Amino acid sequence: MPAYRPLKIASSEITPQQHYLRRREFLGAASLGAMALYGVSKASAAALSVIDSRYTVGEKVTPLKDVTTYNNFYEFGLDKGDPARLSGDFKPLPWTVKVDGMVNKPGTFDVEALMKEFPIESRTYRMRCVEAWSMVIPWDGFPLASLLNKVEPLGSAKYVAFETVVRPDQMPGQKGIFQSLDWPYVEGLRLDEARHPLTLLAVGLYGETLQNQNGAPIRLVVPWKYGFKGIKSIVRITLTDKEPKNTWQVTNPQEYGFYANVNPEVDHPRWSQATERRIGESGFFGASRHPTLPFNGYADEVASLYSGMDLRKSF
Ligand SMILES: Nc1nc2c(c(=O)[nH]1)N[C@H]1C(S)=C(S)[C@@H](COP(=O)(O)O)O[C@H]1N2
Ligand SMILES: [Mo]
Repeated sequence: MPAYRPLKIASSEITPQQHYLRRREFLGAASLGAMALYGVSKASAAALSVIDSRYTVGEKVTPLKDVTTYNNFYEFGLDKGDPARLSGDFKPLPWTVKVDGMVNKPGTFDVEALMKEFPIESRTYRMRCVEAWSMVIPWDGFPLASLLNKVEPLGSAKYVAFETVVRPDQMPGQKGIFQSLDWPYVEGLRLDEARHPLTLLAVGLYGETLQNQNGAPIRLVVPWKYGFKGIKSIVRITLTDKEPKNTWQVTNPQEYGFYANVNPEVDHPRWSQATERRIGESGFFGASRHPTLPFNGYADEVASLYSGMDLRKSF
């Protein structure tokens, strides 16, 4: 079994886990504080560095079972069920992330130390895959900005590049005939996007450490962009002055680009992006359909980052 244990903030001793998970599922979308959700007193929550970021969406949270069994993580296979089925040998701990490039204080940081250093925030975000399915996920993590501030980017740094681990022995999709992409999986953000308060390094979801299939032990979450920007199992973060390539853009430049902001008005060459299938909700024909929102519903927070850009071409 992969390492899978409650985050320090989960307080499973206080609230039986099933009860806690069900409360999260039903109440996660309501404007209740993390204190109430975690079922701990304000005093002990403060000691455990829990912050209620009050990032919620007015929609039902996707059940944990769907979040952990319907995944894209090509290092473990191409089918949605492969990452959960085939990631049992992956060892997410111990783990370090190297942060280098155009910074004053480069370093290699232990993930568990970072989890203690930065307050863990509970934030429920929409997640919209470019394949036109979506979820609502209660993440636990800290802003990427906190880590970037620690290493002090140089004034000349303009972008941030990310890299996933390469471990063919533990990741069957990186081996032999099962190779699908060029490894490592890579991603990138503009520095201002990386520093935006919504941009999260997730270390857990539903109050539990990330399972392997969700990108253990640390992955990126950029809620206004298509899901492929949310690179998993990160081992390296590099500050640079050149726009970084990302894996999907390199694999298929006709269909994928650097920005990948969610935009219902710009169709994928092979399908409409106007609506999305909400995983875990049933409608007349399988999952229920929701309208896709500009910037995935985060336009008020992020549209100003792109003023002056032609949004139809910003894919
Ligand atoms: N390293 C890596 N990161 C990845 C992927 C991948 O294949 N490899 N898939 C991406 C895609 S397409 C999506 S939609 C999200 C899915 O995240 P989830 O499985 O946790 O919902 O992870 C992204 N991060
Ligand atoms: Mo995706």
